[in-house]
Parts: sequence; structure tokens; C-alpha cells
Amino acid sequence: YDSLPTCRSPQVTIVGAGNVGRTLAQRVAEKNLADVVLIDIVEGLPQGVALDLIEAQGIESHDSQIIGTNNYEDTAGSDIVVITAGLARKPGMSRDDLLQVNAKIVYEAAQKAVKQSPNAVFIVITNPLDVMTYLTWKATGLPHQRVMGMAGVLDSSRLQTFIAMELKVSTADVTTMVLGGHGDLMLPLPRYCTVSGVPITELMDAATIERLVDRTRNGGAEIVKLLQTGGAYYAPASSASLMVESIIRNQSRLLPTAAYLQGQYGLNDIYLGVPCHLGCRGVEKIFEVNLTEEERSALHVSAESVRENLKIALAGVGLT
Ligand code: TXD
Repeated sequence: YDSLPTCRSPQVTIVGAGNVGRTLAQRVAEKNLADVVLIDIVEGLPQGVALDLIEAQGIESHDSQIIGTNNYEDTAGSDIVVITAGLARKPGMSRDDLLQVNAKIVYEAAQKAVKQSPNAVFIVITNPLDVMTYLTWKATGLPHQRVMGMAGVLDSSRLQTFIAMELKVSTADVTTMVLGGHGDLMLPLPRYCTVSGVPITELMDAATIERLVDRTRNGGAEIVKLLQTGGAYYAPASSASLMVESIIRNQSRLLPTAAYLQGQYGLNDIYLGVPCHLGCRGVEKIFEVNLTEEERSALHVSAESVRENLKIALAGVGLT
């Protein structure tokens, strides 16, 4: 038997075993999508989380292996690397300080991970999302199609939920599309939101739509306020696992994804949320949907704010 070639399951490395990282590990394992390697800078943390998760394997009836480590060599040969590593803001730290600290964390993590998994697709989750995705692309030196960011799936899922709650219909019948940067300036597109094919603009008045769109824009803050410590992680982890699934199973789902733009939507050299086909090669295709003048200019305003943060982050890792 030793002479037979070995075979292995798909493998997903998750950098950062905090709330989002560990919940994503659980989703990926329980959906039987892949084996999971959780890596964190804190010794014992990823090992403990991985052990706790694998001890439910029999009950949850999945076949995924889950290991925790502090050593990048254990992540070798991964098909997908998801980056959730980062620090929360500490007292006395400005927003820009935090941006530079997290830029360094993400940049170094991406460099170390790509050395072990040069053929991986990278999905970035750490905030500020669009900026960290650009840094990961720079750090890895990978083709831009293999590096993307998760935010639009989450923002769209929040809007989907709010529409379903408002109309008292099943979320399964609601489809939504939120583009742009992840933050106050994201661009929900009510014209492209439907309930079983019926545009929501025919089902709700403009004021109601605006209220739901606003709630979506502030969806992260609403949860932070309620939790008091830390932010959302269940829906973010579900969102990332949908992207992982589309890539691992080569499903070509059309999902709003932070992708590298080269002229699409009139924007260049920036990562921003746009509708993409996600398949085994990463971002297989970027779709350019028709935008009104107003929507297009809102997208450009969102892009400008990403660019400002990007300058600070690039300086933080010595790239100007
Ligand atoms: O839509 C989205 N993109 C987001 C983004 C939705 C939800 C959360 N979003 C962001 O994800 C959030 O603003 C954070 O920047 C990240 C991770 O959020 P999470 O809630 O998981 O944060 P935690 O629980 O603080 O976990 C971060 C972990 C923690 O275990 C640290 O020890 C680890 O990151 N960490 C590191 N791991 C590896 N290597 C290094 N250098 C490192 N530094 C910290």
C-alpha cells in the first residue's frame, strides 16, 4: 500500500481562531466541505478550539478533520486560505493606529500562508475589508483572481433578512444585491432585489425600502451595540462558508465579492464589492450590472473612502 499515491480531502486554512474563524471552521467541517486547519498567534487557542470542534464530529456526523496550530508549516497545501486575524481597537488607539496594526498582521499572515499554499484561493474577512483584501493581494503576489474579500454576501444576507421580516415572507424567496465597500458607504441595490422574481420596489414604498437599506448599512454596528463586546460572527461565518463552498465545489455562484477592478464600473486598481462568479479558480468573472448615474456616483464615493484607508494601510507595511 505504501507505493500507492496518497489522496487527501480539500483543505481550508483559517487564520485567526477568534469568533469568526472558529465559527467558520464549524460551518466548513459540519457541511463536509473540507478539512480545516485553524491557526492563531495565541498558543493553545487554535488547538483547544479545534479539539472542542472535533469532539462533536460523531454527533454531527461529518468526516472533516480539524486541527489547530501556531505553525504555518501545518497549513501546507491548502486549497483555500481565509484570513480573519486582527486586533480589536484598544483604549487610546486611534482608528488609523488600528488600521496600521491590522494591516501588518494581515500582510504578514498572507505572506506566511502563501509560502505554504502557493496554489490557494485567499478569502479575506478582516476589516477594513476592501483595504485588507488589497494588502493580501500585494502580500501574496498571486493573480488577482485568486484573492477576494467577503462582505457583500453578509450585507446582502442582512438585507434579505430584513425584507423577509418586513413582508413576512420566507427568506428563501428573497434575493438581494449589495455592492461597494464594506461600511457606511456600501451600496444596496433595491432595484435588483426581488421576492420570487417580483422587484421589491413593487411590494414596498420608498420610505420602507430606505429604512431597510439604512438598517443594512448599520447592520454591523447594530450588533456591536447589542453585544457590547466584539462584533457579529454567526452570519459573517455563514457568508464566508458560502464562498468557500462555491469555490471548493466549483459551483459558479454569483455572489457579491470584493474583487480587483481593472476598469469595471469605471474604477481601477482597487478591491471593491461587485457581483462575481466564484469557482475553483477564484473570481471566475466580474459582472457589470447597469447602474443609474446616482448609484454609480455612490459607488465611486465608496471607492474614494477605500482608497484613503488604503494609503494609510500601505504606509503601515512600508509600501507607499
Ligand atoms: O463582513 C466582514 N468582512 C466582517 C469582518 C464581518 C465580521 C467581522 N469582521 C472582521 O473580522 C472584524 O472586524 C475583525 O477584523 C475580523 C475578525 O473578527 P472576530 O470577531 O473573529 O475577531 P476576534 O474574535 O478578535 O478574533 C481575531 C483573532 C484572535 O483569535 C487573535 O488572537 C487572532 O485573530 N490574531 C492572529 N492570528 C494569527 N496571526 C496573527 N498575527 C494574529 N493577530 C491576532
